[in-house]
Amino acid sequence: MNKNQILGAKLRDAALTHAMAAHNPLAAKLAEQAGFDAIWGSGFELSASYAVPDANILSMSTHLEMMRAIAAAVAIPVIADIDTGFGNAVNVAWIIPQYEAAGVSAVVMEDKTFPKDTSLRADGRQKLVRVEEFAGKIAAACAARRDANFLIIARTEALIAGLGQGEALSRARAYAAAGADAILIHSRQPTPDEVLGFIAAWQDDTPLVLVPTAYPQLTERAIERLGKVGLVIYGNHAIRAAVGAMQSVFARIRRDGGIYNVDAALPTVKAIIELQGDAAMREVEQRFLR
Ligand code: SPV
Ligand code: MG
Repeated sequence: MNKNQILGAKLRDAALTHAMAAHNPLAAKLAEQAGFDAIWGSGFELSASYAVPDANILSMSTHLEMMRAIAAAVAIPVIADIDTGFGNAVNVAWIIPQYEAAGVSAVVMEDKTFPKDTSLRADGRQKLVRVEEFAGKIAAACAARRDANFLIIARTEALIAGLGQGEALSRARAYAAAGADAILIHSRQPTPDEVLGFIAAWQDDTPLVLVPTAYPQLTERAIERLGKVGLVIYGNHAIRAAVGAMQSVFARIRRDGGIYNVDAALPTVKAIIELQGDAAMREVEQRFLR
């Protein structure tokens, strides 16, 4: 099975699939080593790593090239966050083969207007396109893929936009009918109640995807018991871990007036060299450097 087939099979089987966010190949490698099933090619994380808002400030090609680099660095599938699809159905039809060629196995596209605003910010600009327009974008994505196993995941932001369960459900049904392989239902409520209400009302066979950043108390075991959720995405924990670690080490070095205290607590230089793929390079060196 290729990576696309593996991800599709995992999405549909009984066990919950776990994706960890990454903003570069090193973060993706660490997530793979930790045992995650897939990488979430997060727009939020990539934007943060460039110190710009997650609001379509970065270009599609910046995101695409990072997805290519990540997919080349790991053996597990990559799920690319293509925001709103960088335009209308015509843009979507154009970019899907490019993401496929970059080696990713799935895209998640959300039903907000372009340019988007990030979902988890209080008082963000959360405006949705018409349901027909977004169903057309999903259908365009499905028609544009070369490999039928490449997954198109539709994400509705109806709850994020405060439009209620009825709107979220009718949008999700329309996107599933348009061919979406899964539905990501997003919420930024501090409890899982809103999402649980949606899941209880969801009678379609299309699997659901959750990003429980705002309601972290919902455990994997509890999600598994719900039965209808195929994939959980941890949306921003790589960049938050990196920011926290850097802040604390940088502050300590300034406080101490040197690196003598932090050195022993940090991963060794040797460990970083290993993560860089040094072993593979030495093998090539041995065989071919004459
Ligand atoms: C991302 O990680 O870019 C996402 C998830 O889209 S969230 O930030 O929660 O909207
Ligand atoms: Mg995003």
